[in-house]
Amino acid sequence: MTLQRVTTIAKPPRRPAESHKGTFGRVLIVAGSPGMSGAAALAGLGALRGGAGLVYIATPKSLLPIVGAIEPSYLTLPLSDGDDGQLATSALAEIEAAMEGKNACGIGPGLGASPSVQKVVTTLYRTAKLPMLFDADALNCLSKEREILSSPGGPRILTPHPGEFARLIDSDIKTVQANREKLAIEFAAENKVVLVLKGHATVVTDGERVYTNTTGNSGMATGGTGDVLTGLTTALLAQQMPTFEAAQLAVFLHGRAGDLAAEELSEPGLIASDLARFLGKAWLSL
Ligand code: NPW
Ligand code: AMP
Ligand code: MG
Repeated sequence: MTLQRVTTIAKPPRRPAESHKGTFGRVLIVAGSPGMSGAAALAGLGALRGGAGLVYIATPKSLLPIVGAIEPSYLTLPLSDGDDGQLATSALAEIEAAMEGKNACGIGPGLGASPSVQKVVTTLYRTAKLPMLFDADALNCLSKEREILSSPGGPRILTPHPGEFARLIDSDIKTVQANREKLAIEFAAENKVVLVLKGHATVVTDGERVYTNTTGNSGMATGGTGDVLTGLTTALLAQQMPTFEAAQLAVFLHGRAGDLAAEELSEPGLIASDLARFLGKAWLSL
């Protein structure tokens, strides 16, 4: 099969005048654990600024007051948690119920890696029909059960940074960085997913097409920026964009927001929530 190099950015979702919040998709974010409530909040901000009509954040119930207080536009769903504050196994049924009526789900930022989180994530990977994005700790769960990566399922996007990708393919960061495009394409083709290998010049591929991103800067090398990308990409999925196009546009916009933020704030002065704030200007620049 010949590889197609994509250089044009996917068309953003239409915003018809005759519309309401239901038109632009309901996003479900499953994220957060004690010490990482910010990851859930940042993913939610990315989803809201990605144009989603409604953003639901499902997080362990002890974190709900913290997460909910960060942005009043969130809808919040409490999930059962265990003694460690991470998701309990019973959260699986709650998430499955929450998926009803949603258009896409992003899971993983700050979720932790307890055995119950592992059970929840791997079951959803195998059984969910909704378009899904797996990031951060959800990827670490998948790394422990690599045999399920190629199982049939709904549309999926995986967004590892080089450390997470090395775990996913049982390799090391040096090897990943020396063979970014090749390894990303092979993984996507083998597992029939869209793979977003993050970092400078993020690679987006479905195994047949590949896009290398041109936006972004080292100011984005700061905690939480990947969590914003999770929300943004899930919002585009919820607005009916196909997986490859949603991932490509999200990566481009996320980097553009980083570039616009750095112009005003400097690279060292950039923090993850600035990316969400500058997404408005990034949309305007398309
Ligand atoms: P090193 O050693 O630094 O050089 P982890 P995490 C490597 C949550 N967060 N190029 C890195 O390399 C996340 O959502 C919560 C090369 C190291 O080896 C997760 O759930 C926040 N190497 C959880 O924290 C804000 C790279 O990967 C390894 C690389 C852990 O996520 C922060 C680190 O990866 C965070 O988002 C690159 N471009 N990027 C919050 N406010 O709640 C990474 N590496 O161990 O998976 O740690 O990414 O911090
Ligand atoms: P994460 O490590 O999951 O928080 O994701 C970090 C995000 O910031 C990803 O979208 C990366 O592509 C982006 N990023 C990190 N470092 C750089 C860099 N030096 N240049 C461009 N983008 C970067
Ligand atoms: Mg991350």
